[in-house]
Amino acid sequence: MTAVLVLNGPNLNLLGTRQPEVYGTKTLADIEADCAAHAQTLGLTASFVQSNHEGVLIDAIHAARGVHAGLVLNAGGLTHTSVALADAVASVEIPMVEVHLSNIHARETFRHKSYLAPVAIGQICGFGAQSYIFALDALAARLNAT
Ligand code: CA2
Repeated sequence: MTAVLVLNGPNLNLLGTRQPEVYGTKTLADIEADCAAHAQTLGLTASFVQSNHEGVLIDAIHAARGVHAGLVLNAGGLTHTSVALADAVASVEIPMVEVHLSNIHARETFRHKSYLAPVAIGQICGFGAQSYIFALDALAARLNAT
């Protein structure tokens, strides 16, 4: 089976505990379980990493080389700040779908800028936990086409 890596960045370990009006009521464990089940229906096997540390995320992206055929990345707040994370994605040449629970374009101006968008095959945001499911669909379509 084709392996994909679902990466979550800072504070996403708190999902389901606070700000449900913005980020929904599912926990990260719920989202990961939904992703694992959906990935299987697409003929993919999903692995998961969450970290509050930029360097850990970068190391996970580097380690994906030769192991994972695609990445789903919700970098949390690092989306709007991290050139280093964008460089890591670009360096491994693995197709990446950028994901957000909330519609970052409908929120504060500082969230409109994504350093990851230029190195992503596309961006999915605003659909809550379902954003991850749509991202897996998009990744599967891209991987099946190549
Ligand atoms: O909408 C998204 O998925 C975000 O990536 C979430 C980030 C935010 O900085 C981005 O602009 C958009 C924040 C994640 C914080 O997650 C929390 C979860 C529960 C309680 C508090 C924060």
